[in-house]
Amino acid sequence: MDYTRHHLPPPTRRLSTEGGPVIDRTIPLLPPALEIDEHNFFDNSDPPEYLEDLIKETEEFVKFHNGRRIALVTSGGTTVPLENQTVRFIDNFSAGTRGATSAEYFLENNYAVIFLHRQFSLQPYSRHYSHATNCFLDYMEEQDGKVVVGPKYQAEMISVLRKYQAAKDKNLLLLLPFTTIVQYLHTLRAVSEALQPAGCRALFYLAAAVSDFFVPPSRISEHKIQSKAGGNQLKMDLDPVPKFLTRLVDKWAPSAMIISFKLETDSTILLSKAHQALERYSHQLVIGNLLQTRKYEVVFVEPNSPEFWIRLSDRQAKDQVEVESLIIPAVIERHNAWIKKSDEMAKDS
Ligand code: 9Z3
Repeated sequence: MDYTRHHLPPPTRRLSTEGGPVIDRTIPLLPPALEIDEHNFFDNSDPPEYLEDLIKETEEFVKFHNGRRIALVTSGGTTVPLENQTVRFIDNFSAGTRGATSAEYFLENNYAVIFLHRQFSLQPYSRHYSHATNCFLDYMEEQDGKVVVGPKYQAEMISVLRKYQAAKDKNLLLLLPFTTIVQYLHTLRAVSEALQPAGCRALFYLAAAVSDFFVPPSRISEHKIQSKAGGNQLKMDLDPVPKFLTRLVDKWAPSAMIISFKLETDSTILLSKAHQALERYSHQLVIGNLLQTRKYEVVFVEPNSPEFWIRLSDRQAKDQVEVESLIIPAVIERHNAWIKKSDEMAKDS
């Protein structure tokens, strides 16, 4: 298998994280979280103070879309604060491209979408104009004392605007924010439970880049760490973040179809890690991707099926086809089968 195949020249501005492995990913995976780990984590960390509002919004959204398929898309990186009154934090590279782009293709396929995203990361539709090399003002010009969109941007912008407004008018997109790993996990659990009435019509598409390590509340400094506190070095012990996927599959969303992503930088371990995750959590699909090639290819790892690669052809890459436009139809095909199987099992029982 040629993992290193690039269909396009590498991006001109490469991220500093693109290169050799940063941590030893060859060590065995952490054991899945048990009920006791769930209690320890959630009872000893504060939920975000706005969580009740998000739960209410989610419950109303789920009620409104009774009978429709709902995709919960997680997107962007999670931060790990080093102080309670946070001046410094650890972050990761994810801008939320995979999540925001995938959300658009779900919407185009008549799904309602709950977009659980890192605040200020890319969002469906606006992503075409935010975080771009162009400043948004570059799209505008002045005509007879009015601001208008420049002629060369009209066609694309009207198409994006129409899709955005259609999603808004039909109340198809619910935006829920998080910033820290603790906020993310509290919100994921609460939203999963609020989604239970959607049963097998709910699809979890967990594309957020979730921190593996954090400073637990019991050890976090309340105030800004002083520069002289540890001499000339800052040494901190981070704890592993419990692997809650197993709780999600078994307890928080037992009827939904669940898809997780596996990210690696070392091509030689991607497939084994994806298989391990599938065995460990017994969910329906792991989508494996490498940091370096994630925009061009991914691999589906699922029970009782051969690995299934989705790759942009050279032509597609040149034409800037988004790999998510190929991923989402393949995901939906599997969700169709999941719903069919779940409906048949419900009939039989
Ligand atoms: C992914 O693998 C996503 O595809 C990316 C998307 C984060 C690579 P971008 O935001 O990147 O488009 O720039 N997400 C999952 C990453 C993750 O944290 N997975 C965990 C792991 O690999 C398992 S849940 O251990």
